[in-house]
Amino acid sequence: MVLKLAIQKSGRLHEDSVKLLKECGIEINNNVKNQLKATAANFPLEVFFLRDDDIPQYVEDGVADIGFVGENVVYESQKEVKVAELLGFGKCRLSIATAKADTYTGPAFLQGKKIATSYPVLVAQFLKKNNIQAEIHEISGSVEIAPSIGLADAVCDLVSSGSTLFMNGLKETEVILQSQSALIQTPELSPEKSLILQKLLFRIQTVKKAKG
Ligand code: PRT
Ligand code: ZN
Repeated sequence: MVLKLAIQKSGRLHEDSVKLLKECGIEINNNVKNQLKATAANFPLEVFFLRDDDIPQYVEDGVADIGFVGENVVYESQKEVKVAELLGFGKCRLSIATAKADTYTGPAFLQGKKIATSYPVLVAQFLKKNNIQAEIHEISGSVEIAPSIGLADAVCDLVSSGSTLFMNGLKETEVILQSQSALIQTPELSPEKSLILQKLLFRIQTVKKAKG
């Protein structure tokens, strides 16, 4: 019996995901480029390498039992998965940003405006909560350029250092979600697999405590 874990194949979370497993004493043989699957040598774990956006679906379906993925991706996906543990890496925030020259006094600024984002679900939730009617323009990348080319009045995107916003003449005006990578689990896990997960969670918690 092995627990099936989905992690990002390449990108910002890949290295930290592999590093966390290593710190948990789990060695995976992933030195073959373009490999989609690896088995741990010393722990009952099989690792799938996927695009981060696909991880919640795979975990909901039980194709993978657990996954390491950003909370932003989990909540935007609206999949039926449980966040079992926060992992402490991939920290960022999902924020509204407007042109530097705009005076942002609060969510009311967005009334009747057009917001470009790759996170339409989370933006819609934020607008609804604040009773604001605004148009959401979904784009998959280069969101920050939208205001300067006249595509939108504001954007909602992930921010870490803030330099991307700055370079595009924007300023962060409202944080709508604080995010970091999380361990998610499928709704139905067999007792045998639950036991393996408990062991893994124990090791992750030990690593986290050691880091303080
Ligand atoms: O190929 P795949 O679909 O798997 O990867 P991806 O390109 O969709 O995602 P990737 O690797 O860029 O990001 C994976 C996860 O990292 C995200 O879902 C977040 O949970 C987390 N993360 C943490 C970030 C950032 N920080 C981040 N800064 N993801 C993206 N960014 C981008 C942001 O979109 C913006 O373009 O970095 C830019 C802003 O950075 P600053 O430092 O200039 O503010
Ligand atoms: Zn992605």
